[in-house]
Amino acid sequence: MTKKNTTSKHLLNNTLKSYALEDYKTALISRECSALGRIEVHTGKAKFGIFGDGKELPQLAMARAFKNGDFRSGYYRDQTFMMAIGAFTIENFFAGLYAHADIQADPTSAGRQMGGHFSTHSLDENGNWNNLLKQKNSSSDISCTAGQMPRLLGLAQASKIYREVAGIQNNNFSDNGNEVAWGTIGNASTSEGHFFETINAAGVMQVPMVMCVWDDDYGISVPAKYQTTKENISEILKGFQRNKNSNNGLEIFVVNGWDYPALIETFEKAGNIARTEHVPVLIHVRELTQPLGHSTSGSHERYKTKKRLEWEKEFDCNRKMREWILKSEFATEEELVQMEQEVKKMVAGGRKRAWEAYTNPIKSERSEFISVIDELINQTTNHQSEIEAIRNELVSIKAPIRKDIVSAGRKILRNLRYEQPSITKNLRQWIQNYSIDTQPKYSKYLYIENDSNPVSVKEVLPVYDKNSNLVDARIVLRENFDALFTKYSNLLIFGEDTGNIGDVNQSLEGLQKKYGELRIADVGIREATIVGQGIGMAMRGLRPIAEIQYLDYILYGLQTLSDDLASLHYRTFGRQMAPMIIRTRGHRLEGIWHSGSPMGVLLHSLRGVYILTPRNMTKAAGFYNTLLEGNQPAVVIECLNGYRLKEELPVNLGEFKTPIGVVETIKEGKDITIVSYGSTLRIVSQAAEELEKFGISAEIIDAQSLLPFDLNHDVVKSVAKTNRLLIIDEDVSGGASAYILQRVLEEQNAYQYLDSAPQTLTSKDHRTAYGTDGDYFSKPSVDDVFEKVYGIMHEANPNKYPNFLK
Ligand SMILES: Cc1ncc(C[n+]2csc(CCOP(=O)(O)OP(=O)(O)O)c2C)c(N)n1
Ligand SMILES: [Mg+2]
Repeated sequence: MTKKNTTSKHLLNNTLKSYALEDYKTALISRECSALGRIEVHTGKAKFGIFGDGKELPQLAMARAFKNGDFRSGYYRDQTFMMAIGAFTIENFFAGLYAHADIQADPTSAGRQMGGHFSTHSLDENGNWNNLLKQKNSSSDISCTAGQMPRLLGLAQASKIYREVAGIQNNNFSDNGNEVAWGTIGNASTSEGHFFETINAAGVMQVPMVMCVWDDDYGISVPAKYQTTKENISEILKGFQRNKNSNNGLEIFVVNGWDYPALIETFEKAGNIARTEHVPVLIHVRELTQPLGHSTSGSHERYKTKKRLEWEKEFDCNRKMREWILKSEFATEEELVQMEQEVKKMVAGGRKRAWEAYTNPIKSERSEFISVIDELINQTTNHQSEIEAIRNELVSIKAPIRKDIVSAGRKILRNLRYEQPSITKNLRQWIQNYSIDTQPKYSKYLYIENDSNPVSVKEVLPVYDKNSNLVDARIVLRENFDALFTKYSNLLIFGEDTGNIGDVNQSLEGLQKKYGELRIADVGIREATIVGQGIGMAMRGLRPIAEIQYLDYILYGLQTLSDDLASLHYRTFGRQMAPMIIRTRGHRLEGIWHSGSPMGVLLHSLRGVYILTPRNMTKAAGFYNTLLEGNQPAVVIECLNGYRLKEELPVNLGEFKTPIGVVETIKEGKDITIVSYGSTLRIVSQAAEELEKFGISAEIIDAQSLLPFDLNHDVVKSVAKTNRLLIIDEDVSGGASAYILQRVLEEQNAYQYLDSAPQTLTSKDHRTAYGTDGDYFSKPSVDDVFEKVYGIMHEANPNKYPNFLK
């Protein structure tokens, strides 16, 4: 260890003795689970396994230092920790392996995630917050290496906010910021940018984060020499070490993963430093092993030398702990042998119970289904032998899954397509009911499902009185944010240039002075961890708005948004949420990286997050007001070229609400329906004026909410009237316009009303060139819109609208 040991030896010994046997037993249970888990996969009872063998001891030490209210943000090796904090049983372990789709059996994800992805429940079954101070919390893991890092920063920052922001409500979330966020990561995964970005940000921000690196010298087959400079992560992070001359930085510890007393002492110290001083700590746990190899998909004998394999046997942390217990005379050989035998029985019993709990309900569903089929076989004279064959095949399956049942039913139904409907009725109904029960097990909770989903927030129109002035639109946002920061004590906003100057468009001008540096905050240039700050803080009861300065740069944070935020509620079966808002600005300004509108990218990667595209700042402010009444995470994209346009300042600031999932008709017309959104609407509106002069009346609909889109199906009502449909945006072809078209044609059945082919008008497929000409030749212009609409009308009525282009 680089830090000097200051704990009295005697005290430590007493603590160790009281911990040792209990911890050794947990280590044994965990190891036996890994061993049997591997067998379950290799005998076909589970599909994949990745286990925590060889990493047991540091996790036991972490669990000892972990307190109620603390949070973990870790990865797939941490089963021992989860067991040690009492959040994960042997049965849970096997249920996860089997993909048992029941949140009671597999509390981590109701079978949605591969085993080895851990979490605890922050929400009850109705989606209401649990008291997070009364439990040990684990944010839900994702498979993406280092994907847990950005969120970790936010989980730690929440403690700082709760401790340092005066007047903040912290019931059930924080006890004066005394909670530590504990991160775990594999040595190889520290190569990811997310890791370095998080470490740097934590050093700057001084948040209570303990970052633990489980170092086994490998990342699957790739050894440290290809992963890490100097093959040593703590060595190269030494520049981050805090010292007397700097007021920030990290504390760094190094400890061997097989040395239980050193681990207990190190984790205890690290936890104390983080908790009391709000200083981030790195614990580099070295000399860990992987007795069973990386995962069930392969064996490490292929890539580790004999010498290494022998070393791993000798330095297996459980074995070392056993030796230490005996040497310390905390137990005798006989006592340990007895414990080891008992553990084997316990784990075998747990496995059996988990398997039965998983298979028995499906077996009874099968029996029920078989009786429906048997009844059918008696009644039908068609295809009896085929049906019997399908039936018998299903009966012969030793451990049926739901797919086997439903698929058999659907096969039978298609064979009986000519049968009397009265005879197939029971089967049809059974399959239908079964699907109604079963589909939600795999599909529920993509979005917030209780009444805190903001789609249920009703529109409140902005109110203007005789004193309402036309102002620069940024002022509407600023005044509205001011009202919101007064209204919500747990509201925060942060981003690049967000604090001191009040964002690049000054729509937060002066608010930092009023609400303080923590609530209206400048942060470093690091979009992934900006998003992560939002996720982590939202998971601890705060209401963060994370600013991405320009929409084009959201790609830096997209992995975190897509893999972590968008899947969080879904992957925890509704037991965790992060009600954050991503505020950004995009669409139309200048050049390749300040005028992007990659809405298709967002729509396709962020199912689970709402995507809102207000056409002006009053609409944008209304979206913030709506979102803060609910718990659904969302991205709000303001129009980059709209801040200096004039809008009237409403008087009901903080209260008017733009409805989500509702389109707005901004110009009525009878010849064609044009759907658009954001800055493009100004172009479309100008073109529509021009078209009027040529006798063409366009109806313009502002989509304004792309996800969810037009929940009332208002677009099809317009198409039923105009019989023509054109979608216009600034995305590439086949991007968001294609998405809107799919919704209108397939979901809203608009095709039946169409007299002309539905079309899209988009930007060119290249990025937007700089300058006014660059814009004109890259994105749809008034002329483009005019000609597109005119062309559609020409095709419908060539005499009235002669082709002037030929
Ligand atoms: C972004 C990403 N890239 C690749 C993978 C595939 N993968 C899974 S684990 C792993 C190695 C991780 O090694 P390390 O961080 O040292 O953890 P260990 O498994 O050794 O504990 C890789 C490459 C992944 N899950 N995510
Ligand atoms: Mg490793």
